[in-house]
Amino acid sequence: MRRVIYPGSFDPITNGHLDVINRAATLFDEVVVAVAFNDQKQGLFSAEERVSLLQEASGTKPNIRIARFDGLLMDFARREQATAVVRGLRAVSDFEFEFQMALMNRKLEPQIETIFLMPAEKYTYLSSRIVKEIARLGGDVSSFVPVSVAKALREKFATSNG
Ligand code: COD
Repeated sequence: MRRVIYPGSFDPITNGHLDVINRAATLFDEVVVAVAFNDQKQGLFSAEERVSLLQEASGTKPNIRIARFDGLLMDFARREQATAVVRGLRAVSDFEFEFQMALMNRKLEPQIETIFLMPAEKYTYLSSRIVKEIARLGGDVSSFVPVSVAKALREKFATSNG
């Protein structure tokens, strides 16, 4: 069984993340989408909300599983007996952070490779951060995120705007 971990904040999931998940699912027997849960980093959505939005967006494909993890990614990947970690590369600007993380993770666990997948070009400008900003300012994000996420963003900002 070749299992790959796709770790991230997913705060919230976008169509770019989904593109990477679907590409990974054609290459591996199982994709574990792993939501990093870190008390120190305050996200817009709680870990539980991010997991449930991911579950709704990824549907019921048998080889995609949503999980959450705390602590070191490589400890989680080892516990899951993963073959590899997958990350998405959108532009050169992603490279430096991803390169550093991949090499540090290799030091921590030499058996688990990091591989990179490029999304379709139409998603290369998408990020969770920019989607949240557009939604916060009342813009339409429906072509950037799954329907359930667009709804959750509307509700979140309706609440926070009083
Ligand atoms: N198209 C394609 N890929 C995309 C897109 C898009 N539009 N948007 C984002 N991505 C990719 C990102 O490049 C990334 O590869 C992945 O999707 C997830 O992105 P994010 O932004 O949701 O998640 P990150 O980058 O914040 O996740 C960082 C981790 C939580 C994975 C990292 O901090 C971590 O491993 N933390 C655990 C602690 C640990 O082990 N630290 C040591 C690391 S060396």
